[in-house]
Amino acid sequence: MKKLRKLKVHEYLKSKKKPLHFTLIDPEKTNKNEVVKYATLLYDHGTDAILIGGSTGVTERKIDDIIVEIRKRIDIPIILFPGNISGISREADAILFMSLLNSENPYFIIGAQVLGAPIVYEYGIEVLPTAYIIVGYGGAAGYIGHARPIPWDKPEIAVAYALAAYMLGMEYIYFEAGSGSPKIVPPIIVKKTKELLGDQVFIITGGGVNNEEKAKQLVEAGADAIVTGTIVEQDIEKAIRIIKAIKG
Ligand code: 1GP
Repeated sequence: MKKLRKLKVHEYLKSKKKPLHFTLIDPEKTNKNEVVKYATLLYDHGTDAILIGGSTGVTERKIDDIIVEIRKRIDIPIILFPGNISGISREADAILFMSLLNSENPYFIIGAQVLGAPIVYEYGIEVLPTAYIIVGYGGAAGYIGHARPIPWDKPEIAVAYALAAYMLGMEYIYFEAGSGSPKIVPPIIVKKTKELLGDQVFIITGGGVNNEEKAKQLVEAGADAIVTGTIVEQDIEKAIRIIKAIKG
């Protein structure tokens, strides 16, 4: 039997000084040369991992190519952030093996996972069991994933999802506002979840983090990792400033 919980990336993420910064690469929105350029630059400025994935236009071949290129230049984990089974690549170090808990479509809760699991097993990719919880705006992930986004002003519902995820054995909780969201995940959601579960869960949050202030709010609430995607594509200097703000 293959050991899918090889714990290499897991141990790296757990043992690193928090908070961490993850750079999101969406293969649909970026060409390979650009990706290599900004992944290398953000690596030089202290980003802790690369997430790779997106909701549309993702193929395994595209992801393979990007990972092979960036791996020549950086030595931080490259983690899959799949929107569907086309987002699985044998070149990655680990996968956020996610269930979109507040989807109304069982496909995104367990269907895609059933189709993807044998592939992840065959490739021997390290698995990071992740609850994906979409709040507010939702963006493409919310639309494609048939999510019923949790209202901005109902943080207790998001926290209840996180508790349920923990009780189901998921160690990673990803609170998502949606790529390009006008607002970040309400920091109170992160704060409450951290208060209740502490380091038993690793809280990732992203969506709309486009300045230092927003990043700091999430860090102060207790997020373990902040994801930035859109700002990296739009304004790399700003992305660097966000990393600095996160790292203090
Ligand atoms: C989306 O949380 C990520 O899945 C990142 O969002 O593109 O808004 O940074 P942004």
